[in-house]
This record gives sequence, structure tokens and C-alpha cells, in this order.
Amino acid sequence: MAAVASAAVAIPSFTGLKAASATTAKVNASPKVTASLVPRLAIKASMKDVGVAVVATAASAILASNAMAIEVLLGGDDGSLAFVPSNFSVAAGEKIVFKNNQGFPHNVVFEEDEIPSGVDASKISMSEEDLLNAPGETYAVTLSEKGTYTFYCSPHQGAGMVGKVTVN
Ligand code: CU1
Repeated sequence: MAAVASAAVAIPSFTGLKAASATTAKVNASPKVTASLVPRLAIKASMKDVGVAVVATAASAILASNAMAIEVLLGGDDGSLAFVPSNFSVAAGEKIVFKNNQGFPHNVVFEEDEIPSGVDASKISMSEEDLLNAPGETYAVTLSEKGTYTFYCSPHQGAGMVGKVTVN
């Protein structure tokens, strides 16, 4: 009778261990959980921490690049057909966000012979026919080659809607 009672106690505790190992198996993808459970779990936990750290770093990098972005308005608040600002500097790799403000449609086209050599104007420009029609619509570009770049708005180039950016 005493032996049966002790077996009855032993079974639930073993079942409990199996239940725990089944849960663990989901985490570390190892169905065989024995004596190595604790060290494995510790390793997995630390890898998970590393993963979290990597994610956190990526998130702060995104925040940093957002902080570095410059916004250029398409059309002045007074309705002038201009880039505001029309002459500015950015760091290489800094994001430039052109945003519809007034007097649209606008677009952003880089002059192929007024950008650093080796840069393909078509890769950084909107097409001549492509227009930003909606209020607040944006076109973003990132320039990585240092130098000066001239750009214009094709519908308003004749009206003087041109700009210049220096990438440092
Ligand atoms: Cu324009």
C-alpha cells in the first residue's frame, strides 16, 4: 500500500516534468529534454536576449535615420512655385523627403549632367511624367555620392522651380 501511494505521487510529478519539457520544446526546438534542459534553456535564453538587443539596435537606427531626414516642401506657403528650401545640404545617406505643399502637381527630376559623375539620374529622379498630385504626397530619395546635385520640377521648371542639394 505504501509502495502504490509513492508511485501515485511519482507519476504526477513525472507528468509535470513532461509537460514542462513539451513547453520548452516549442521554444528551443528540441523535443528531447533530459538532464541538459537547464543549460540548453540558458543558452537559448541568452540567444533570445541577443535577438532582442539586435532588434532594439535596428529600431534605434531607424529612429536615427528618421531624425536625420530633411523635408523639402514642394511649393511655398505663399503659393510660390519653388522648392523650400531650394538650396540645402545633407549628409551622404541622409534621406530627403520632398512633400507636396502648395501649387501641385509637382515632381522631382535630377539634371543628369549636374550631378556627381557615375550617378544615374534616372535612379534618383521621378519620371518627367510622374507627378505628385495629392496634398502631402511625398517623394523620398537618399543620395550616397558626395557632391552637388541640381534638380527641378518638370511642370514648373520654366517658372523657376529648381533646387540644389550638396551632399557632404
Ligand atoms: Cu512644381
